Amino acid sequence: MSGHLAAVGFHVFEETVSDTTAQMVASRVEEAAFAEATASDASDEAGLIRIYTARAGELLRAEAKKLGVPSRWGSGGDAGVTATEAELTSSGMLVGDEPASGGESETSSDEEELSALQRLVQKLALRKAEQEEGGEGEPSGEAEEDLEPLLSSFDVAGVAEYIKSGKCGNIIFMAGAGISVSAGIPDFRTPGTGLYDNLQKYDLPHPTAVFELDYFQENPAPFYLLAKELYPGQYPPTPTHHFVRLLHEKGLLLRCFTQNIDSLEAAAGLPHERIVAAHGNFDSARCLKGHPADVHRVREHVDRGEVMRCESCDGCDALVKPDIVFFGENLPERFARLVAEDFPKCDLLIVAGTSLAVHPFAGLINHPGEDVPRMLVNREKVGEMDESTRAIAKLIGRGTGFDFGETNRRDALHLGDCDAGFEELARLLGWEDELKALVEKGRAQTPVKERPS
Ligand code: CNA
Repeated sequence: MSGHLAAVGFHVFEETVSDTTAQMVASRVEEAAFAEATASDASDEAGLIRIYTARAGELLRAEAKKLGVPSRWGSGGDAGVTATEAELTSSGMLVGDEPASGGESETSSDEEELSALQRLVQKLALRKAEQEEGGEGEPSGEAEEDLEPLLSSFDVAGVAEYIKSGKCGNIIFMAGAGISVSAGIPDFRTPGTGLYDNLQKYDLPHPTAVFELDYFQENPAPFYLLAKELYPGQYPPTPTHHFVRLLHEKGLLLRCFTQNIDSLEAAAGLPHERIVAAHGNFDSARCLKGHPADVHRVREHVDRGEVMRCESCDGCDALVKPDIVFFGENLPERFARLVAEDFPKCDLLIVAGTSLAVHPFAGLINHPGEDVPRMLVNREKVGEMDESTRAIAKLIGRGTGFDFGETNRRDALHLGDCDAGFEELARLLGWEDELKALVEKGRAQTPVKERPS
């Protein structure tokens, strides 16, 4: 799922918590440590690795504490390289259970553990590079045939040709808030129109507070207000949603992974088994103590603008929250399971309407194999790394994102509104009339909400 650190840190948890939790934790820790390392002013690789491993070590230890499991490095491997037990022991990685708290011994043991982690991450990076050079692992990218572009052009036309060639039948579609903007639902981050720029009515201390558990516990009203605006059933699916349904009808769609909580993919007629609502949705709800809540009662409360409390048993009274994933919460188990199952089969990845700012979802663009074409359809270019970020990503075994530059072999880009992009793709595929018919039918079926001015 992630890079070398996850390969190492992963098994800290694996023996004691579920695979899904372990993967989520490893990926979250890795992401945070990577962000800090790349944002730091470290000028060389050693400095970057030092910051990365130190932070990752701290975070892993904190996560272990939260989960109530021992903080002990172990072996593992999901980055294509695996440290042997002997290597782990010789590099000091298998250091036993968490040292007793307090006192100097903890500090020195922590330091030993971190420098061991640092050595191991470097060793794994080196091993991977050697494997690639020796042709043992993934292809090096140096061989002549590898340099052949995988698309005839890096745009919608190139992707249309690829689909028409019959080379793909397992397309994965990754969606973000941008695909619902033309339905009338604002996204988060577009300057001016995005929700983050229009929070006055929610009276939030900072933009992301509306999706933070601590804030929700103190002040659930803003979330309920936002829920009223976003509640499914008020907006028609967009041409982009209908295009995804067409992919399914043509037998080409493996899965649609969406970050959206508006359920417009289902409203467009995509069967539930084809959809992974990575950040949850309003289909189910529970109280903060975990009791399931009746979604019809939740809907009534949301409609009246009233905060709901648990009704499942006497005296619980905990706040009720639709099953939407808040910051810091784990993604649904189904997400991790289907990521593992689907991405090895993926033969075309389409990414649309997302800033790729939220992890672990954003990291999915790195999951298809090196020989799988990808297409980004968005108003802005996202998912590319600058040179130094790319260097450290490679070093620690992470994917390096899109490449729209000179070395591009497989990444198509449509910069602009997604509806226009997918209408163009449908036209080139000869599906124009079918798409139009679906859009018309969808509009006729949905009671369109009057947008606030
Ligand atoms: P975001 O961070 O707001 O990014 C949206 C992206 O879409 C930006 O890059 C925009 O430039 C781009 N964009 C906006 N409009 C269009 C358009 N018409 N055509 C093409 N591109 C466009 O949203 P993300 O989805 O990346 O962030 C993830 C969050 C947003 C998830 O956790 C969601 O739950 C959350 N969200 C969901 C909804 C919804 O369900 N409709 C609405 C708002 C926020």
